[in-house]
Amino acid sequence: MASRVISADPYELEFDLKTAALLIIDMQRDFVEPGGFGESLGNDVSILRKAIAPTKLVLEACRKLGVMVVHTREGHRPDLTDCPPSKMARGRPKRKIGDDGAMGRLLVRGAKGHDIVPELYPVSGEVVIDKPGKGAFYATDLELILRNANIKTLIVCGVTTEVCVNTSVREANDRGFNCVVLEDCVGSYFPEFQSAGLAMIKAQGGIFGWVSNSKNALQALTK
Ligand code: TIU
Repeated sequence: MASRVISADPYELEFDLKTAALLIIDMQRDFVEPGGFGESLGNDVSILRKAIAPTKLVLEACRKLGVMVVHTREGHRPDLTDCPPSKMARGRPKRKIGDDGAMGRLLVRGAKGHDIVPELYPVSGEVVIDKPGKGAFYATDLELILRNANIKTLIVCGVTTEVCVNTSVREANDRGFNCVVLEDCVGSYFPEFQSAGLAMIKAQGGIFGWVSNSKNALQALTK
């Protein structure tokens, strides 16, 4: 029997602390701080920062309860051999992946901008997945790690709602994981995509997963 129930749309989701993981997608300086990759694509990054505080509360609760925590980072090897040329050219940016920015080379592993924001910085024992694509399962060992830990449910936070969060949730859903996305813990550069990105997950009876919020997650976790 599941030990926890989270109030969510389109209906409540039962889960167990032992088979749940918190998945925090790409909370990197490159997406949420000025001078990074997100800004190089023409975005105002400040809007994404709203997701940091509620995510921190959920992260702290999961740490206390021993719930598995997985962080992902989008980015590439310094030689860029894992970056498709199509991705590098996309958007015709003034500064592209691998170019120097205010926080080091854009979206390159090892650069300051590629790393996770200090508020949500991983602690020892937490999994960090470096991913070359938008989806967290593409060309990574995330699925292997989740299966080895007998994980069934993913509590999902991170950025951006309609890009890496949505892609990762779709990938997870196809692999049989139940995903609940916390709406105040995910962010988009575009308010209309925030709302559509969440609506399409929970539509049709939860076609890709569930949508809830940090308050409900904290209630379910710490009941
Ligand atoms: N541009 C944008 O909205 N997102 C990304 O490029 N990556 C992630 O969502 N992490």
